[in-house]
Amino acid sequence: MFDPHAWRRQFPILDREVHGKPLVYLDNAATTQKPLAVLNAERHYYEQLNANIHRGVHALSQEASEAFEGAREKVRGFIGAQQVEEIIFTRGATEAINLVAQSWGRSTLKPGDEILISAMEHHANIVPWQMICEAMGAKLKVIPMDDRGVLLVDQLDQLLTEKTRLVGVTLVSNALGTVNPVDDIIRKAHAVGALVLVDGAQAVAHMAVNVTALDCDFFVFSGHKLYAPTGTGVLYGKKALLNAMPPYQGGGDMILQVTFEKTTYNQLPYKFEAGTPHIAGVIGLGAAVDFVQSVGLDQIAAHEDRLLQEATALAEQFHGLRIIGTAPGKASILSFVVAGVHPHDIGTILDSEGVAIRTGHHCAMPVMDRFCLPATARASFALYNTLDEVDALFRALYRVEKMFLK
Ligand code: 7TS
Repeated sequence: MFDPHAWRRQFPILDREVHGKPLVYLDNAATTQKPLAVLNAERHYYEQLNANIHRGVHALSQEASEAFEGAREKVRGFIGAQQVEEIIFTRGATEAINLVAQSWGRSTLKPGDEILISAMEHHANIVPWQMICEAMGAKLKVIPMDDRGVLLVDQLDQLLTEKTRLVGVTLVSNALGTVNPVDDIIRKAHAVGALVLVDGAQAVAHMAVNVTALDCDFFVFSGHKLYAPTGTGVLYGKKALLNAMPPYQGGGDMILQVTFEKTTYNQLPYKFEAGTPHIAGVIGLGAAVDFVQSVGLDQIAAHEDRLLQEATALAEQFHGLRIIGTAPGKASILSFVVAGVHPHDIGTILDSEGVAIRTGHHCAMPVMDRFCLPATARASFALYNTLDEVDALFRALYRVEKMFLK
C-alpha cells in the first residue's frame, strides 16, 4: 500500500509551519518540493565535484562531466527516447519551446504556413508561436474545447490542412487538469505531414511517458515540476529534426571550430547547449528521475487520483463552489471558483490557515476567457500529499465561507 507519510520524510520543507500552522502544500502544479536525494545530489556536486564540464582534463572536470552526462542518460530512459543525443538540457519547458519555435520555425516556416495549438495551452506554448508566426508571416490556429475542458479533436479534420507545419499541445492542462489524447492528435497531424510538439510540463511527475511509443517529434518539460531544481528542463527531439535545425544560441560548448570567418557547430546534443549549463541542477534532475522511478509512477498516479477523487467529492458538496475543468480522467488538478468570493481572497485566507494553493490565471489567460472568469483557485497534488491535507483544504474553505458568505 502506498504510504505518502513515509515519502514525506524525504521532503524537509514539509515539516515547516506557515503562520503558526502546519504547511499544507497544494501548489504542486506551480512547482514541487525537493526530496533529500535531490538536495544531496546538488550538495555533493558542489562539495566534491565542482568544475566546469566538457572542457577540463583534470579529475574534477571529468567527474562533473560524467555526472552531468549520467543525468542525460537517466532522462533518456525516463521518457523512453531512443538516443541520448536527442535529450537537450534547457532552463525549463519555456526555453525548450522557444528553442524549437526560433530554431525550427525560423528555418522552416513560410508565409501562409500554419501552426495549430490547443485552446488550453500555457502561455509558454502560445507566445513563442505567436512571435515566430508574426516574424515569418505564418498563421496561428486553435483547437477549441468544450465546457468541460475537453478538446474538440473531431474538429482536427478541418483544422489540419496541408499548410499545417506543427501542432503544439499540452499533455496535461495546468489550469484544468485535462489529459489530452495526444496519441490521436499525433497520428492525425502526421497524416497531413505536420510535426507535433507535446508540452509535458504537467505530465511527467504524474504519469509514465514514452516519447518513442507516442511518436511525438518534440517533447518538453521542466525539472522543477518533477521534484528537481529550478532552472532545469528538457527538450527531446527526433534526431533527424534536431540535426537539421540551426543552433538557437551561440557560445562556448556548441562549436567545433571558430575563426572570425566561419564557425562550425558541435554535434548533438551540444549544438543546442551554449554556455555553462546549470550543472548542479541537471545532476539534481538525474537524482529526481531516480527518486520518482523508485516511488513508481503508477503508484504516484493511483495515489494522486485518490486525492483528486476525495477533493472532487468534497468540492461537489461545498455550497456555491464550481469546479472549472471536469474532463473525464483528469490529472491531479482541482481548479474552482466560489460564488461571491474572489479567488485571491480564497488564496489569502487559505494561506493564513497554512494551506498553499495558486490563484490567478495560471498563465493560461485564454482558458480564463473561455470560461468567462478572471481567475480561479487551484489545488494541485503531488505524491507526498495526504487525505488529511485534502480535509485541511476544505476546513480552510469553510472558514472562507464563514467570513465572506454568512
Ligand atoms: N507548460 C505548462 C503546461 C505549464 O504548466 C508550465 C508552468 C509551463 C509550460 C512553463 O514552465 P516553466 O517551468 O518553463 O515556467 N506552469 C505553471 C503553473 O501552472 N503555475 O506556475 C507555473
